[in-house]
Amino acid sequence: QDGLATKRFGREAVYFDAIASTQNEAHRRAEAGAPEGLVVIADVQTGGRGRLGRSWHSPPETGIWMSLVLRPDVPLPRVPQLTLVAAVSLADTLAACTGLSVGIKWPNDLLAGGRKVCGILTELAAEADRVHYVILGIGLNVNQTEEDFPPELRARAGSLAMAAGRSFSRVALAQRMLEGLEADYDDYLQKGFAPFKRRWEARAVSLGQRVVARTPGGDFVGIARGIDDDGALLLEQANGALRKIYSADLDL
Ligand code: BT5
Repeated sequence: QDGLATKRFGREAVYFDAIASTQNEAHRRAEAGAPEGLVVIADVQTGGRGRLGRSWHSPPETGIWMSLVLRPDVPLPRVPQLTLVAAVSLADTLAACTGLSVGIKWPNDLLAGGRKVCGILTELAAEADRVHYVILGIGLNVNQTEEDFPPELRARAGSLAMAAGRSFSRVALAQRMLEGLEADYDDYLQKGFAPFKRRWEARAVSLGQRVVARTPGGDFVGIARGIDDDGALLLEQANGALRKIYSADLDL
């Protein structure tokens, strides 16, 4: 916490040498009444999670594995915007701290050096249509070398150090990320999503390109044209119609 210039985010922080998943621990703490801004952070995760039950490789002393408790006063349908707000915020912070060009792949991946360096996992607890809390999980590969990744990830995954050719302080990066997130989150609550839409489009890697969106309802091929006010991806299909994609993995 020394050198952390936030009012709320990370002011209360729980650190673990090893944990199954910071995400699960943050859920437990939020259920028990933890305040907005509580951060759960671990040196290694043995059961790190991605979306849809996928696993997140979280080896020791190389990355930032953290989960932040949020209690946003927004309607339930707007919660997916938080993933995009976080992606924009983190991309800007990481670009500023590393000098790298950091791109966003909709909805939740950050790319540097052409590889995925960061994944964001937004999970929500709600009763009826009231948001109880949101857990924002962030997995950032900082100092891994190619050999630190399992073979099946090597073609697509990378670290900031691999992209930049030098290593970075994980503590300093985590602090700058929390500072940026707090400022952007407050902005989002006050001004809404519109300012982030422009920032998002400036960092998006897939705009104007042909992509395949693999959704729970099937695969859709088209040109990625942007996002709408809800954060859905706008996919231009062969017949010229725009289809809104709310949940998917993109193949570029
Ligand atoms: C994500 O899921 O990208 C969200 C990852 C969130 C991880 C954080 S770490 C702190 C907190 N605690 C947790 O338990 N989770 C959160 P998704 O879009 O589903 O991507 C998962 C896929 O990315 C996997 O199926 C792999 O293909 C790939 N992958 C796994 N580990 C990776 C890594 N370290 N770097 C890059 N890609 C990885």
